[in-house]
Amino acid sequence: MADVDQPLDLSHEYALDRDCTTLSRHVLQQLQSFSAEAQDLSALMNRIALAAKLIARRLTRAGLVEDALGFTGRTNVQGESVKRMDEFANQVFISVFEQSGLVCRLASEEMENPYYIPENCPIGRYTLLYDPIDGSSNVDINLNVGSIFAIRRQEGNDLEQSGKDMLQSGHQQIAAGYVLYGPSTMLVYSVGRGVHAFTLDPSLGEFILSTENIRIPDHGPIYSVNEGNFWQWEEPIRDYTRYVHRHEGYTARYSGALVGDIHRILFQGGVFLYPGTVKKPEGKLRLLYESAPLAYLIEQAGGSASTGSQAVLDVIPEKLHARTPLIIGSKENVALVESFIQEHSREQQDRQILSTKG
Ligand code: P6P
Repeated sequence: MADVDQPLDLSHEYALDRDCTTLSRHVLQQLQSFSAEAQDLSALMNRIALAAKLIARRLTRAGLVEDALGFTGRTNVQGESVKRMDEFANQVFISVFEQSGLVCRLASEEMENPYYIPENCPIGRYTLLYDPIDGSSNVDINLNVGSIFAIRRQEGNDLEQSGKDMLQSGHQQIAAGYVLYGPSTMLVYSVGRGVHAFTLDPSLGEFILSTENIRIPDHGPIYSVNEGNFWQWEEPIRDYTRYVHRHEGYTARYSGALVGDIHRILFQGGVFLYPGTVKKPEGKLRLLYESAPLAYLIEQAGGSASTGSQAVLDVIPEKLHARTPLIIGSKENVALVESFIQEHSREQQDRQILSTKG
């Protein structure tokens, strides 16, 4: 019999309620609606969770499974050597969504053209854009990798399968997020109502809500960039790097996998940069299934994401695999990088004015 003078210990009920806050239920709570679109989004996120579980299972056993690791010997549309895990994860998303009745198309870093599922394509359905394994250079050495995803509405029926309606700004995304395959598998997502993290409980086989309404610090100590490219960068980025070298309070962290670097910055604050170079001013990262989904998420968490000249979410790509430079993270850290770019631009304009005056 409980002692009436003692406060009831409800922690077990809280724990039970939290363990029942699955991803699909959380989406409906977020949208505060049971409309057809809310149900669709809930089902879409549930499918993403299933894909993540299948990929996580493969990754945790990869070292023991024949032909799970290593290269396929093929090169993808990006000109990158394809890892067996890239191909496996890409197929997982296709298999999980093919019979879902939810999406018309899947556009992936690993496929030159979108994969169409015609029987699912009444107008107004959805498109999934994804990077199945981000950071696959880490796969064979058992370091963290990720998956990145964005969901957009299908506009029109795209009978000619041109995919032109996908070439719109990141503001067209209705949901985005990533899966981090690390010591634990985490799924971090937003449907436009804040950013929320779920942790996979292998004993349940469910993603359970672990952190709700994540807010990125306005400023953080971390700068995350591959300084091996220093001499290929434009001068403003080199000046920014010299600045953080010379000033107290900054520390470098770079894993070679975008999702892990972004996840660290989301929780601890700071900035990730993948700038363009003199030879490749557009940079390396792909807009539609890397930069735009992460920009959506980081802005939802109170941060910002820039190409250096405009907000990532405003960029309208000319092609499916368009690339953009990426400066993303805490508002103040991103603004500091942009200030070096703007200062350099002003100096260039002043020099041009002086040279025209002779
Ligand atoms: P680099 C992985 O290939 C990736 O697309 C991102 O995950 C990562 O941030 C970046 O490339 C690493 O590129 O040139 O520094 O090896």
